[in-house]
Amino acid sequence: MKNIRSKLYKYGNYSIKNDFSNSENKYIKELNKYGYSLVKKIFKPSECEIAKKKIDKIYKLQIKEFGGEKNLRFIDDNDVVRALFCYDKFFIKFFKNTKIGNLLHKCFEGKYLLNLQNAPINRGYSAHFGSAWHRDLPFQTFVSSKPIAMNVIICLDDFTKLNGATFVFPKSHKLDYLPKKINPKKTKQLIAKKGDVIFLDAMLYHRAGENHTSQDRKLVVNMFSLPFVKQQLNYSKMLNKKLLNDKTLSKLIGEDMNVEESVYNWRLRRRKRYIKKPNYFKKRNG
Ligand SMILES: O=C(O)CCC(=O)C(=O)O
Ligand SMILES: [Fe+2]
Repeated sequence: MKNIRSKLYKYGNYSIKNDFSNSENKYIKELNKYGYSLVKKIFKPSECEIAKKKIDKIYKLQIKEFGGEKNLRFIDDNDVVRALFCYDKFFIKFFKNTKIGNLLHKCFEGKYLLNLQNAPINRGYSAHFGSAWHRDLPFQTFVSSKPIAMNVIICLDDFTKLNGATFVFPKSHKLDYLPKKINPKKTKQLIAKKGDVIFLDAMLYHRAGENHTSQDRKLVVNMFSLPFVKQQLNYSKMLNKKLLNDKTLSKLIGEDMNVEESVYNWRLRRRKRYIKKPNYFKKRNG
């Protein structure tokens, strides 16, 4: 019989590279076990102050864009400022940060994308849409053995008991259902300082606290995901094209990952990869 064989034994790297529970990195170990981890002092308080002012400005613009705040309220989207970096490149630093990137690289063991960047505003003496228990991959009732998406929260204000610091339900990223009632003793409020960064496995049940102070509590939420998760918006279309010359940025927003409009275009993209790397799949698999 003729010897007919596939060129490759496999495509895709299916070896188990990482045992997260034995990681030497304390943040990765915590993330795997509890579903969250706090990294202190990544951003300067002065950067946080600038960001807060800019968030107010962008929010005003987005209110105008949508014909008034009442229209945002109608869709439960008031006090959320979306796609910040597409409005002001200052916000790129909050997701293109090396310390954050190094941890994400370990979490995802390979390529990942920015899924969304927004800023919920936890107003003084108020609760918020995010004050209800949720996952950041909302509506999903499965669990996965490795992270699919990671939420990276930049605290622009101190997160305190009084101003509504985020509540988490530790270890719930490994639980596929949300109990009818969570015993408050099993939850934890994440107290943090301005400039600290909270990593949350996007499958972890969590919620914003209630703000019992007169001051707003602000944060930037960056959600990163494996490339197969649909991004919230088409950032390469929204962004100023000049910014896409930054290769790290264009990789992070998945400029070459957009859904193609035809089979022909899809094949052209694949061809480009083969031209760049002959034997593309073989090389990727090592
Ligand atoms: O405001 C917070 O502390 C959390 C916000 C949140 O969970 C979200 O925006 O998805
Ligand atoms: Fe959330």
